[in-house]
Amino acid sequence: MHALNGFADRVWTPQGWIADAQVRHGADGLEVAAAGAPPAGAERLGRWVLPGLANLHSHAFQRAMAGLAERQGNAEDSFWTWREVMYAFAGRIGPEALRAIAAQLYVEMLKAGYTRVCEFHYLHHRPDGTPYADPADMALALIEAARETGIGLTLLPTLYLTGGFDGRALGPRQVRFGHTVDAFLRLVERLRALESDRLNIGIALHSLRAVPADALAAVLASEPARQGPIHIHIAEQIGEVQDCLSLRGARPVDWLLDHAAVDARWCLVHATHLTDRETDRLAASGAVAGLCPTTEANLGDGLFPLKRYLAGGGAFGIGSDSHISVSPVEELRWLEYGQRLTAHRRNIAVAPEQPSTGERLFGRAWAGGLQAAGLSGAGRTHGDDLLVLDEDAPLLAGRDADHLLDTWLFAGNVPLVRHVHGGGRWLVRDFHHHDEDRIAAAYRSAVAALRAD
Ligand code: NGQ
Ligand code: ZN
Repeated sequence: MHALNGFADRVWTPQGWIADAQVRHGADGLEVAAAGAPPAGAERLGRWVLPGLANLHSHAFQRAMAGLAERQGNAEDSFWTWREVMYAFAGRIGPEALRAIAAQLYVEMLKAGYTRVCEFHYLHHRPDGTPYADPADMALALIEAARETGIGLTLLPTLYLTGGFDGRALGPRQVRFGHTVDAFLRLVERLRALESDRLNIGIALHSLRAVPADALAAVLASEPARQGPIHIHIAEQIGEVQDCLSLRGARPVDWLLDHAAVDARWCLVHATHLTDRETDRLAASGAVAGLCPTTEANLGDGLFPLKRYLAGGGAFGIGSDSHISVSPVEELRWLEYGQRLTAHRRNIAVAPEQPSTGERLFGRAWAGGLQAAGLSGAGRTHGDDLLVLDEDAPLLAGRDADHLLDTWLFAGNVPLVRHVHGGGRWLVRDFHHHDEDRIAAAYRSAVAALRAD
C-alpha cells in the first residue's frame, strides 16, 4: 500500500474539523493531526478533506434497470408490481453481466463519495435455480467488480428460503435466490477465505418473509454467524407488517428484537414502519438502521421516524439500494426533506450540541456506514479512505467549516468530489476514475447484450 502523507487546510473528523492537518495512514486507518505548517514531504491534498462514506445497502444488478420501471403498468402500481419488473430483469443477469454492471456502478459510487459498499447479494444461481459450475460464481463477479474499481466491498451473501410469511415455496422467478441453510453457510465460509483489506464477508437474511423462525435461529447459532455484520430487510411495506402480525403475532421489528440478539453487528434495512415503541427499542439495540431514502421514495415505502429515533440515540447509515440514484448527497438531502415535508418544520436531524443539519447527517451516516460494514471495531476511528472536495467550485466560495457540509448536502448539484483515495491509491483524480472508460465500454456491451437477448 502506498502510504499517504498529505496535508490539507481542513479535514473532517468525528470530533470536528481540524485545520492545517496532516493526514497519514496508521494502524487504525487514517490518522489526522493538526500540523500548523505542511510537514516536509507531505503532498497538498486540497482545502476540504472528508472520509469516504460506506453505502450500506446495494443490489448492484438493479442499477441497469434504473428508469425502466417508471411507466404505469397497472393502475395500482406499487412496490409489489415493481418487484415483478425487477424479477423479470434479474432473470436475465448472469455472472458476466453482473460483473460489468457492478463495476460501472462502483465507479459511479466512488465518484459520488462512497468508498465502500455493502452488497446484499441474493442472485446466487442460474435462473432455473441450478447452481453455477462454481456455486460462488455470482458472488465472485461482485468481488471482481469491486477489485477492478478499488471500492471496498462488504459482501453479504443472503439467505432466502420461502416466498412469504406463510412459508410458501419460492416462486419460479425466486428459485435462483434459494439455498439450504447448510449450502448457504458453506458459501459464507468459502467467501470468508477470500477476505482482505478491501473485502470482508458478513451475512444477510433477505427478510422475515424469506427466512422462517427455525432457519433464523439455525443461522444465528452457526459458526459463520459468530463474526461479521448481519443485515436484514425489515418492515419496508405495510403489507409485510400485517402478514407478520397475523402469522407471527408481532410486528416485524418487535418480532426480530424478541427472537434474535440484535446488537451493534446488525443492520436493519429500511425499518420504515415502526411504532414508537419499536423505534425506541431499535435505537437502544445499538443496531444500524439502513436507510435508503431515494429507493424508499421511488418504491413508495414510507418515511422512517428519524426524529424520534435520533432522540433515542439510534445509529443510521445510508444505502442506494436499487440505485435509482447513486449519490450520498441525494440520500441525505431526502432523508431530511422527507421529514421537513411531513413535520412542517426545518432542520430536523439536529441536536442542541450539533445545530448543523449537514454535519449531523454526514457524521451519523459516516459512522453508521462503517459500523454496518463491520469496520468500526478494534479502535478504528476514521476508516481508510478519503475524499477531496473541489476547492475551485463556486458553490464553496466563502464557506467556512461550519457551513461546508450544509452547503454540500443541500446545495451541491454539480459533483464536488474531486479526488478519491482508497485502498492505498488514488482511485479518482480530477473527477475521473482511473479505469472509467474501459469499465463504461464493458457496461455498454453488457447492457446491449441484455436487450438483444
Ligand atoms: C430486493 N428491494 O431484494 O431487491 C428488494 C425487493 C423484496 C427492496 N426491498 C424484493 N427495496 O423485498 O422482496
Ligand atoms: Zn434491498
